[in-house]
Amino acid sequence: MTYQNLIIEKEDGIALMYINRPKALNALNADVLKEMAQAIDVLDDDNEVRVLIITGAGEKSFVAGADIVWMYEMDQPGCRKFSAYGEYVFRKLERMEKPVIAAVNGFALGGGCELAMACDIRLASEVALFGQPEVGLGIIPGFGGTQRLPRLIGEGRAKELTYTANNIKADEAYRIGLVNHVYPADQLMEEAKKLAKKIIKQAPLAVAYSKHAITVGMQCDLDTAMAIESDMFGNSCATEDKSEGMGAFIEKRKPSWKNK
Ligand code: DAK
Repeated sequence: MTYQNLIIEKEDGIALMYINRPKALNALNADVLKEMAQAIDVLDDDNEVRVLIITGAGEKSFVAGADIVWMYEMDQPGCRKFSAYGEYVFRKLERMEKPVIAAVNGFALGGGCELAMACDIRLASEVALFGQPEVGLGIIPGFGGTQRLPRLIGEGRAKELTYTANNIKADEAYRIGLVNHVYPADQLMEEAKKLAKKIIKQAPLAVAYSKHAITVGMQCDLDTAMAIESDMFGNSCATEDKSEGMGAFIEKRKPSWKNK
């Protein structure tokens, strides 16, 4: 499959997705979102891929938000459609069986910050900048930012960031729990790949079931969430990899995963 706005690379079980509109600092428009939806489906079905890393092409930006020039022309029905489509694509990412790492290499503003939040794990370069500047444009976050940001960093901090449209640097994003780690810019991708490789060493279905239990469980009351965990635990016990993982421990050898 060929893409106009994405670069997809694959190496050692890792898929790399570069959002590739560097002239507009990788701002998201309908074309980018459509290609992302296609690529997510393809990569989720690809048995060679175990982890997806998303980053921005070029030196400066992860994603500088939704495309403001394009949104400026949009009427109310268009805005609703765009919002629903963006949410659909970001939910697709969350629902991918495979873990998704955001390697935030620069601006992650508006829809860019929301894209990073829809990923499972966020790593940032020291030069990354995060924010939800929408209220300064007369709109509100529309790709899940009003919901995922408070879940990640707490209601008070999310409200302050959203109401003030303040941007925060990577160290502050780390301090408040928006990102897991911060690295020098030239080490970001290497570190993202290292993390991906650690995940790849684990049983693939167990990782997928964990992702489902955490992602879906976080949206439910505790009783419902615990029932989801029990279901996923049961699923993991029905895999050949459960016998392989425990057998390998008992036999003092490394497991050889079957992904079954
Ligand atoms: N959209 C379109 N073009 C953008 C852009 C954006 N978000 N951000 C940057 N660009 C373009 C600039 O216009 C410029 O283009 P040229 O003039 O060269 O043609 C080029 O990228 C380089 O940008 P700058 O010259 O401004 O570069 P600087 O380094 O000086 O500044 C900056 C970088 C990131 C601080 C600045 O570009 C900036 O403030 N950009 C806007 C950031 C922003 O406000 N992002 C949030 C967008 S709002 C919705 C669902 C979701 C959303 C909306 C609606 N539905 C409900 C429908 C999401 C909204 C957003 O994300």
